[in-house]
Amino acid sequence: MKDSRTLDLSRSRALFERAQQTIPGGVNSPVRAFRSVGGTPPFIARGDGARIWDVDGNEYIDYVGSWGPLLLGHRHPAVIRALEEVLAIGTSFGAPTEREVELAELICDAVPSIEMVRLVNSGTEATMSAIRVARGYTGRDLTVKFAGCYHGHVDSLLVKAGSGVATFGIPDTAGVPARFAETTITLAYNSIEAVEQTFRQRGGEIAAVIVEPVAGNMGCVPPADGFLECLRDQCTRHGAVLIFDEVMTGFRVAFGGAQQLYGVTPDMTTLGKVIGAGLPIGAYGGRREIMRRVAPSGPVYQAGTLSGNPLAVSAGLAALRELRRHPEIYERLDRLAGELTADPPAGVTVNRVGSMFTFFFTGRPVRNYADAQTCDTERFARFHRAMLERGIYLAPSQFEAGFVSAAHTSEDIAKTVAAAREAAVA
Ligand code: KE4
Repeated sequence: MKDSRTLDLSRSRALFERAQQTIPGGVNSPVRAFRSVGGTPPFIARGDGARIWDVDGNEYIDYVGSWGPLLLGHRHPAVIRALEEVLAIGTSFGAPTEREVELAELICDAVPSIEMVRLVNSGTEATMSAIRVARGYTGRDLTVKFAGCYHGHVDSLLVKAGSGVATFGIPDTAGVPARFAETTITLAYNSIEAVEQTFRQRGGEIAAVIVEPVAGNMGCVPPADGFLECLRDQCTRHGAVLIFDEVMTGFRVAFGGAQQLYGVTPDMTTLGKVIGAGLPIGAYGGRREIMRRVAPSGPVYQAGTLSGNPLAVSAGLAALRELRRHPEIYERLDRLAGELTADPPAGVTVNRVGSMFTFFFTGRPVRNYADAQTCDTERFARFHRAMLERGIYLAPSQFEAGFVSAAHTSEDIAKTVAAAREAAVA
């Protein structure tokens, strides 16, 4: 356990200065810049199991796990072995390979609602493609999403709610034309009433509803009772495609994802993260009659140079086969995450689903994005820094989920709980 002295981050600081000369913000994904918690982001030198080390030699117990992919922890032997074997035969062919068929079959077997699946290279590609296919299948243009849910940087999904329920979205970032945002309606997560009203008013225009069945991108927020069932019912009634964005929850909250956990069946599912075990990957799939619309079997175009590449597919196959062989991993993940969140610091609300969790620095329940925004982000930033100084690496934002991996031990959890008790009053 680190004592609470300030960390030596001198090499990270120098690298961060250097990085900002050639990379926007010095990072290849914004959240990594630590802007909402302040300070220098540690530059990571290596990871193993539940731990990472930065370039100054500081050791951390890691609860980010590359934002979800590393359910088995860093450098799991089965994943490393699979990658070494693939290196012996090549890295990419841009041609069909047997491994891709094996991964597709494993995904379809694990997630019964997925009758056909297309591999891509990121979660963003998966959600962007799923929405295009849903539009092509229904012949409609509108998408419904939920405030606080993030589905990757898809133009039409980087929008925030319009003035009232069922009104057009407005761009939530520079660079997205208003016309694109107007194809998306943004509603409050868990608001059954808003969903029913929107379908009453515009049901015939809606191509798809896309939802994180357990939200992770406003922090961890579980679905309220009846919410997912309402989405299923409304989409069925109005002929809209229900897309579960399981990029984060897929193979994480259960081997069959949140749809297995909650017993609600979407028409399409997007996947990523865990199915690549840390290599770049995404996937979208669903009912055969929908997926048959995808080129070259159908009129909806989607393509990718490195889609299904041997490295990502082999790493993913190794990880998913390990999880299929050892289903007891999920009970262990649930137990460990339960120990971690059993006794939160005063004034902190904890939400958890399986091994996904968030400590919300608010004394109120957090059931949607508006609730999450009541958090004291300054206090969270102090907590984050104090945990880092104690060797605990948490997501550098109040509005993110943390992840326990199969590599974490009860001792790691006990150290983290002790550190959190001190850090919460730092
Ligand atoms: P990517 O394009 O980043 O692979 O996936 C986008 C995505 C889609 N759907 C869900 C539910 C997601 O959580 C994500 C990406 N998650 C973030 C974590 N909040 C990735 C971290 C980052 O942006 O650097």
